[in-house]
Amino acid sequence: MKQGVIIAFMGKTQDRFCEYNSPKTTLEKLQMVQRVKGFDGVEMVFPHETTTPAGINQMMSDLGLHWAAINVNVKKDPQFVPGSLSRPVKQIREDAVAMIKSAKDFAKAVGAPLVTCCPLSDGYDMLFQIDYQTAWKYMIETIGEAADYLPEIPLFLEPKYSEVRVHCQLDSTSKALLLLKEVGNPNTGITLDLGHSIQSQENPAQMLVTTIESGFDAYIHTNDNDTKADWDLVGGSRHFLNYVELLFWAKECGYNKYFTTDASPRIFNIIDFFERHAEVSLGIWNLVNKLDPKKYRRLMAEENYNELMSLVTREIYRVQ
Ligand SMILES: [Mn+2]
Repeated sequence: MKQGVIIAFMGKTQDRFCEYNSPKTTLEKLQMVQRVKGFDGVEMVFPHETTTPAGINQMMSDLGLHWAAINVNVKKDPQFVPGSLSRPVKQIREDAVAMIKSAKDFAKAVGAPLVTCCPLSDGYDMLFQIDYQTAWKYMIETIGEAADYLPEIPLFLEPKYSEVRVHCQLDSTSKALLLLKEVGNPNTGITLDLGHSIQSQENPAQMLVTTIESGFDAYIHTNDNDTKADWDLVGGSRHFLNYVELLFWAKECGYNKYFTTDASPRIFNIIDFFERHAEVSLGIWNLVNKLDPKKYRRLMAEENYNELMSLVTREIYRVQ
């Protein structure tokens, strides 16, 4: 199991009420990643954490770290705060597409395998706010143009129900899959964030399989929450069985990318927080590797729900 982290969580984070931890440079964040037992993968935000490809790769190789993904941020710049890829203003859409293309150039230059984009500012806060016809049409156009550019660097979309918009445009895995179907580019995929998926009232394991069965690639973000908001908690702290089932099906699907931690330490010690996440994730991965998938899938084919629940009790919960 390859585990990494979105390095922004190594530095200062904030919500509407508080600030947590101190600001760090990209080098300092990477040095923190190296200290976390179980992590060697990096997802870095473009362009806010990146400098030159040569400079960044020197840091990565000096610290023995590897690329999970480049995360292109199309919501932070002032013009993108109310939205970017689906806005009626053509210049804003063009600037957002240009930023994704630049992120692909950067990914290629540093040898990162993919670019992931979570267009959180696209959507709406109130009803009668946006034109759903043009917003959907523009989203297909902009993502399509960004996907076509530099096809050797695939573009992954990360859906989320809420935040920063009250209702995000790509509010579920299904909605993001529908968009990818409309775009029709094979060099695309879904960034399946466990916490986003359960906030959208989905089953993450089912949506992973649905994504792959729909012909698209998948990249996994790990964390947990209470399903009401995207709290980015330690994995398994609230939805243990969902996490087990996601890793079971990731293994069945031959998933070989990084499992990237998208979790926010907030009031917890940063290194301790991520080590707890890394160890529970690896523990679940090792547990999943002890299960016999053929047995589980045979029982599913036989619709033997009673024996499946018994297996969950004995082999996963281990309380019998
Ligand atoms: Mn995520």
